[in-house]
Parts: sequence; C-alpha cells; structure tokens
Amino acid sequence: MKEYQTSKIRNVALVGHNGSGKTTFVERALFNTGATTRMGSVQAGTAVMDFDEEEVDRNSSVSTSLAPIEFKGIKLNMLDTPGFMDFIGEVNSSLYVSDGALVFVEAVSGVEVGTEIVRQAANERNLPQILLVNKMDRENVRVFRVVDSINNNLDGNFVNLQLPIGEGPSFTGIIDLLKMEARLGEKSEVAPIPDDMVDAAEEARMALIEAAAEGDDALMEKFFEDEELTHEEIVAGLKGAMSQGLLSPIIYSAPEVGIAVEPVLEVLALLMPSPDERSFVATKAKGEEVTYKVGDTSPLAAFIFKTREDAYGKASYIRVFGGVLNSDSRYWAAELDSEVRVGSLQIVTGKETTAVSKLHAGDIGAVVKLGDASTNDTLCEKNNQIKLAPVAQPNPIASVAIHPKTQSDVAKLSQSLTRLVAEDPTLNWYTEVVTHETILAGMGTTHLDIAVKKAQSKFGVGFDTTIPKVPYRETITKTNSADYTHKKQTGGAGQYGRVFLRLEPLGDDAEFEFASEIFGGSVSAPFVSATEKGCRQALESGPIAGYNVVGIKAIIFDGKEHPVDSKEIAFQTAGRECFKKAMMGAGPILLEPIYKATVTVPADYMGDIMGDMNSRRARVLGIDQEGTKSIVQTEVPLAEMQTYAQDLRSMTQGRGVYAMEFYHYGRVPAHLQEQIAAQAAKEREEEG
Ligand SMILES: Nc1nc2c(ncn2[C@@H]2O[C@H](COP(=O)(O)OP(=O)(O)OP(=O)(O)O)[C@@H](O)[C@H]2O)c(=O)[nH]1
Ligand SMILES: [Mg+2]
Repeated sequence: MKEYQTSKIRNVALVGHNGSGKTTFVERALFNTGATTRMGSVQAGTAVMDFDEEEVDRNSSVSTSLAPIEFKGIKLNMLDTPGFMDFIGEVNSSLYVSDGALVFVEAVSGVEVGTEIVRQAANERNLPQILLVNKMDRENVRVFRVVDSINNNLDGNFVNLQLPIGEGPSFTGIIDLLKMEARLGEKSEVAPIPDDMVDAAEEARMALIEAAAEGDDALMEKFFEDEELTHEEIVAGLKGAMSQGLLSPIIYSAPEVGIAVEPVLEVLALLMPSPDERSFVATKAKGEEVTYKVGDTSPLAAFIFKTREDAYGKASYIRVFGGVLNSDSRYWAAELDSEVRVGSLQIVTGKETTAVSKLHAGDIGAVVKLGDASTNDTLCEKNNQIKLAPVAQPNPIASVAIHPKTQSDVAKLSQSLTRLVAEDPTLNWYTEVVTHETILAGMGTTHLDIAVKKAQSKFGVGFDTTIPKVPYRETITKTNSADYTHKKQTGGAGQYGRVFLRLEPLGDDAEFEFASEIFGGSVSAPFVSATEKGCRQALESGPIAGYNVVGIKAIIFDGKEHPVDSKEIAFQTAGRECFKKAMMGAGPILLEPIYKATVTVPADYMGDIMGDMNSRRARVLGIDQEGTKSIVQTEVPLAEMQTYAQDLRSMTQGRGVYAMEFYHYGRVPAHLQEQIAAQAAKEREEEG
C-alpha cells in the first residue's frame, strides 16, 4: 500500500444501531475500489470485516474492524464498529481515534436507541458527523418519514447534502446538491438532474447553502446580500459548522444493491477533517497538559486503542497522533513506564495485514507482539515522554460467577480472565471477597456469553456460569455482652480459656475494632491478643447466614486463665465463640449492596419501568425528560438487578439502556433476612 501523508488521511468511525448496514457498506466500498475481488456478505459469513468466528455465527459485528479504503488519492480509514450496545466499549475506543463519525440510520426503522447512543458518544468527543440513511432499497422506505424521525428524535440541526432519487426498490441514485448533478446506478454515473426533481433540488440547495453559511459571519453576510457562494466557500462553511457541532449533513445509500456508494466516499473525503485539522491533548511526565497539532513534526504520541489476541499472538491497534512511527524501532510506553520494541508495523484490513515501514501522524495501523504495553498506553520517545488520557468507558452493568469446568481450567482461570480483560476495557474480573466467587462483569448478557466463549475458543479454557451470589454483610444494631469458657481435658495437656466480651455497633461503613478493658491482669497480654485473633476469625462468617461481619467494636473486659492449661489456642477459640454468642444477642442484621441505577427509555415505557422498579424494591431518586426519552434514577438493591440486562431488553424490545454504580450498603428487610438465613442453613446442611 502507498504511503499516505497526514493531509491525505481521513479517520471515520462507522457507528449506528445494530444491523443498520455498516459492515455491508465497507464490504461494498472495498469491492468497488478494487481492494477485494468478491463482495463479502455478512449473511453468508464471508464479510472481510466480520471475520471473527463469533461474528460469522451471529451474522453481526462484535468488535471493531479496520479497513483503509484508497479512494481518489485519499486513504479513508474506516472503523466498522458493532451496533449491538453490549459492545459500546468498541464504539467509544473507535470514536477516540477518529476525526469524524458516519452515523448510520436504517431507512425503514429511522432513529433507534442505538442511533441515539452513538450520536451522544460522538457528541461527547466533539466529532463532526454525517448521517447516512442506509438500506434505501428496502420495501416500505419513506424518505420523509426517516427525515422526520431524525429531526424529531435527535438533537441538532440536519440538512440534506443529497436528495435520493426514488425510494424503496425504485431507489436508483442521488442528487449531489453541491455539484447539482445526479449520480445513477451501480457505477454512480454522472447524469443531469431528472426534470421532475429540478425544483426540489434548487430548493434543497438553498437550504444547504444557508446552513453552510450559518457557522460563519462573513458567509452569512454574503448569503443575505444574495451573492453566489463559491463551491469552496460552501464546503468550508459546512466543515466549519460540522466541527462546531452546529450541523450534520444527511446522505443516502443502499450498499447491498450497490447504489450510491461512491458518492458517500466522496463526501467523506471532502467534508471529514483530515487529522492535521485537529489537535490532541497530552500529559507530560510532570503532569503538565499540552495541546499539539496532529502532525509529523509534533512529539511522537501513538495511542494503543485496541488489543487483539489470536493464535498468532497479540496485535496492538495504534493511532498516531503526533510524530512518525517507524517499524524496527524502540519507543517508550508511557503508562508501562518501560521501553518496548516495535518490530513490524502493519496496515490492517479485516484480519489481513500489510507491512509498512512507517505510519505518519494521523494514520492507523497495528503492531504485533508489542511487549507488555496494553490498551490505553501511549508510545512516545524516551526523552520526550507524553501520554494521552485513557478512553472513557461506562461501568459494567451485568455480571456472572465463573466456575472452571475441569481441574486444568482451574489452573488457567486467572491467566485467561486477565487476557480477556486486556482485550476489552469494558470487561472486568475479580474475586468477590465475601462470597469467594470469581466474577466476570461486563455490559450485558451477550457480552459476557461471548467473553466466555472466547476463553474457550482462544485460550482453550472451559467455564460454566451462574448468577453471582449477592455479597451480603452482617452487623449488629445494639450493644451486648457475653462470656464463654473453652475447656478441653482429654488425655495429656488440657485447654482452658474464659473471656467476657462486649460488642458495640460502629456503623455500616466501619470494619472492625478491638479494645481491652482488662485491669489487674485477669487475662495476660498474649491471651488478649489471642482473643482478638479469635474475634477476627468470627468476622469471616457471621451467625445469620455466614457472610462477612462488619461495623463492630469488640471489647474484652474480663476473663480467667488456668496456670497450666491456658494456651493461646484456647483463648482464640474462646474469643471466636464468645463473639458469635454476643453477636446473636446484639440485634444482628443483614446488609445488602445498594446501587444507583439510571434507566433511559423511550417515554412510552416510563409507566412499565416505574412499576417494574417498584417490584424490585427500588427508591426513585429522580425522573428527567430528554427529548423523547425518559431517564429514571433509582436506588435499588443489587439482589434485584441480577438479570436486569435481559429483563429490560424484553420490557422495551431492546430500546432501553441503563447504567449502574455502587451506592452503599443498606439493611435487608426482616422477612427477606429470614429467607436468606433459611437458605444459607439449608446450603450448610447440604454441604454437611
Ligand atoms: N436491503 C438492504 N439490506 C442491507 C443493506 N445493507 C445491509 N443490509 C442487510 O442488513 C443486515 C445487517 O447488515 P450489516 O452490514 O451486518 O449491518 P451492521 O450495521 O454492520 O450490523 P452490526 O455490526 O450488527 O451493528 C444484513 O442482513 C445485510 O444483508 C442494503 O443496502 N439494503
Ligand atoms: Mg457490522
């Protein structure tokens, strides 16, 4: 592949609701530009971009794929993101390294929840956006309906950059309102505007020019004085308005049937900013933030936005923001704080790679076997260390407990989970200290299913999954004292220890404190320590249901030793048993984790969501209306949210989304506490 300078590159993320035709668009673009000799199909499992086993199985993308489309001297680096919202992490990292977003809107469905989510993500990164109304050839397409849907459901201003010629099966091409010409058929041949569309085209062009002028005072003046704006002025006006987030042009395509594909590529090359029209913020070693222009002469900053592992090893996907990245060179990985070697540097198309000697500022490629450097790290020069901020990602909202299938899977557990998480910043794993379960957390049930399958197919590790146990805690509500004597006289030396303990509630947030009020030496210092040790053992398994005990101060205030039989082990046992006994009389309660959950749904679903949340013991904190969406903020026990990802999907036909964050521990209602205690007793019995 030819070497491309910064000004000849365009980095565009293809984003949109699941199934809006992003991958098919890239397949067609690859085919039309001669990069492939056969058009790949998502349905048939032959798509260059959906090459992953899982993608072939599901006929849908699960991960971002790259494709450089060489088009009229420009390299369009396309980032084909998955539309299924469990993979929002891929969308976020792709937007981070893009200079613009092509937002897909399915022509029949119009704006969907996924459209809104990706648009918001692109807005947050201040990315210029073009809306592509896609699959224009489908039965039942009504252009006015989809344009209404855009105007009614999305924030912002929209203007036609093209007019479609025909709709549904009679869609044959588009009118380019900048050049005032038609583009017809599979070859997008230039033709005069059809007679019956001349007036509509004139009118639409006026609206376009007015919109282009709006972002620029000088252009606006010219426009109102009825002077013709030149082509260059209109383009500059549009680009300016887009970069300020004032305007998103609308275009049309039907990639599966090959209509109006080239005009899309032309629009991207023309209106999306080249990397050198943008800047980036980096942090120097001493913490100082600096803004640089994207360009070869800026300090080297190459950001790792994605890591992929396969049978051949690890590939790090990199976007160069500043400087030139060379193959066979040593660089500094800022986050890792260590030198790494870049061996071969590659341009990536789906799973195919082409070696290149360098990547100019703005370009995107991959490095294989990049040592220990991981996603979100920045490669820089050792003597000019700078790094970019990590890609912001949402908190996990769904989790499963992981159970290795075989003994050999047990041995590979932590290594394989660590590798999975390294590939995917929206996945997280940990051992829950209270329940001792290994938890894998992510963005939804599908996300977690796929991760578990990946562990099997890529790392050969088998996992079963279950709904995680809730990490309850136990504590007390009032002060109580007890005494306990541990006595054992069998055979040789006996054991003897007697202690008096007082337990006081410290509040849910506190862990544990221990104090001694022994005066006059009824229990000597080593045995006081042994008693404390015994109390700490008791904390590991509370008397209600065996959960961790928190929020208690234990005070030893009296006791008795035996001149021969008292040993540390005896006081440890006495301490542990006395603690349990005292706790039972101190109003013991169960605490449960409470989360803050924010649910966003189309307003029509509001009633259902509120009713459902009520049945989940939630407390509503607030309700907001944003456009056509309702946002409900609640405080809700984790125990009630274990299957919410599926439940919300079925309640809203996939149109609802939610986010969760830990809030605090709260008291379990008494009747539930009884159930949980009974269940725990049953489990203990079963375990023998
Ligand atoms: N009629 C019609 N169908 C299309 C067109 N483009 C794509 N499709 C079909 O729409 C379905 C989804 O297409 P994809 O290209 O996988 O869509 P995507 O946006 O990549 O989907 P995700 O990766 O799952 O978000 C497939 O069955 C395609 O065959 C089109 O131009 N016209
Ligand atoms: Mg796709």
